[in-house]
Amino acid sequence: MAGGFPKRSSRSARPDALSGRVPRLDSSPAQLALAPDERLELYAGAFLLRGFALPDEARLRADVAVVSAAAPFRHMQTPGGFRMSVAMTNCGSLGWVSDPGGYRYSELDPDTGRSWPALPHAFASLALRAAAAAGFLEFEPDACLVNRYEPGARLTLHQDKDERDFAQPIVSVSLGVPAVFLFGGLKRKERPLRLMLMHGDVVVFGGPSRLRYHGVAPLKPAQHPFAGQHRINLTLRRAS
Ligand code: MD3
Ligand code: FE
Repeated sequence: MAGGFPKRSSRSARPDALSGRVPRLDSSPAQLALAPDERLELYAGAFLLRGFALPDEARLRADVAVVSAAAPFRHMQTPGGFRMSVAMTNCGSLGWVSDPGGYRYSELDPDTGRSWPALPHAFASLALRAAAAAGFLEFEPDACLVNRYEPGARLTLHQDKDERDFAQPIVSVSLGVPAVFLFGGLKRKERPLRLMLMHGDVVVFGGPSRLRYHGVAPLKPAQHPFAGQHRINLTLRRAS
């Protein structure tokens, strides 16, 4: 863990930055002091595993390259006809797609006409271990959406509800340039918590947090050895 984070004496106490009583400024998203092997429950069912993916970063990087060689990153269109600033691809038996016809999971990559590349073992293994660490012992991912953020790219507040079984969690793996993750409530109007997600961080979203609104603030220009100016996020899901 990088130095310079405030130390907390009690690991069980909810840090002030998450209490909801402290104003959170855009310039100071929550930074939690958490050793790599610790987990923090942000809200019921939502667990932050700081640095959980760090031991796997070399394999993850190689597998992102394999996946994006077979199914290149592309900027999908929203149902309203706007170009998404985040470039996306998928692996697994189903992939999430958006176009003017709506959002859905598809067995075929609409850009290549072929199946999506297989879910790499390193992705599935990491996701199962993270889900288990958060108490979800029966996670069976069949889809992985791979998001690539360039400077300025963002994801507006939304819910993930195109999956069939909300009892299955979603596992998110952050790689490369850090980003401010916005974590809201079950209604869009609830003010979201702001949390910096850094290279190697894994978050498991399940239980009562599975349908929380969430998004990503515009990526600040930066460089990281993992992927240059980009942030890459893997979200592993059970779609079917
Ligand atoms: C909370 N991706 O792909 S991952 C998405 O960082 C998405 O690229 C963001 O939101 C990213 O849909 C955030 C974290 C995430 C993913 C799914 C969730 C948070 C979630 C589902 C329910 C609640
Ligand atoms: Fe999402």
